[in-house]
Amino acid sequence: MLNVMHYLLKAKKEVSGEEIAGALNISRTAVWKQINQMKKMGFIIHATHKAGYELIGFPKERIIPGLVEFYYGKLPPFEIISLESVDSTNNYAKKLIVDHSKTNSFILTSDEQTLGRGRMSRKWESEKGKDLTFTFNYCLDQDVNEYYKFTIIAAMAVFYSIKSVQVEENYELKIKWPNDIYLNKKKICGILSEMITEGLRIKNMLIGIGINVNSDPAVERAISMKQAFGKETDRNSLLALIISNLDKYLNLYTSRNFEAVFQLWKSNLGWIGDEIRIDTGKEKISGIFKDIYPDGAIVIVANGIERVFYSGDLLT
Ligand code: BT5
Repeated sequence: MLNVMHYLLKAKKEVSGEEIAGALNISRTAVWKQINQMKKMGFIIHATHKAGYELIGFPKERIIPGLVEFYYGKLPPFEIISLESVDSTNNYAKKLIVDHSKTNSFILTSDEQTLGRGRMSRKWESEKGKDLTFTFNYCLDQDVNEYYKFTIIAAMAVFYSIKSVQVEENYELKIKWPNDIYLNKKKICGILSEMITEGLRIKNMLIGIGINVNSDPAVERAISMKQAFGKETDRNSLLALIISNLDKYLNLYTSRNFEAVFQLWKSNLGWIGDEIRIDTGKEKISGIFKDIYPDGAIVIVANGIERVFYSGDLLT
């Protein structure tokens, strides 16, 4: 599936239309058409009548499936759909499945969300073209009790992708139970997991992921990768990395090795042993964060009594 975009990206120098046409086995008019499409997407291509085409810049503020595929290095395991603006990628993904009968797994990204959602109708803020906001729709047929595993898989995929952008470990990256990611005690990523079920079977996991990448988030206790690492990160290559890690951890799950992912997740949880508060929606309980059960539940010792919670907000 090599196309003109990939050819120019690989060439890193001026190449003639004739050379590209020959290599891809397409006509020079087809090359020219693809070049024009790329220009419309925001690629900057230097074209000379004699010598040919040279790619000199690409659109930073757009997620381009072809670019993500290029960074991925081979055909990604999931279709990539990219929008410029949408209310919420989770809402739109649901629409594609329910109203448009889409039956394959996909990654749906949007450069802007006008009504980004967190859990319990809270807002998720993001800046157009600067952050990553996407939904991973994973088609499956599993018992509803497996639900928590996919959120853990997604959290680990994002966690290690952020970690590998900045190799020097002069920062603290932690998971806040159950699946927020915190950098230096500030939130850098939020995950909203939803599902479509039939009876007691999960048919679709819709995992909405918001990552502060190149923005300056105007939210209390938030941080972006740019603020933490002092440099911008290419969102297309970051998404390629996340897809690759998602695939890796999903493969562990399908090969019955979820326990390995679970242990990784557990070992990267923050605040274990600390005095914390949990808000369950019904009550707020203070205590010591003692442990995690094998099914992902949190164990808190409050007034000498162990209490176990399956959902809630950790207030740290
Ligand atoms: C979450 O909810 O953290 C899940 C966020 C999921 C967002 C993604 S983006 C793609 C997909 N489409 C959607 O519509 N949503 C998903 P929760 O744990 O409820 O946290 C929400 C709280 O995080 C808010 O009340 C704010 O306090 C805080 N917050 C909002 N925007 C933030 C940001 N950019 N960075 C850090 N914290 C933020």
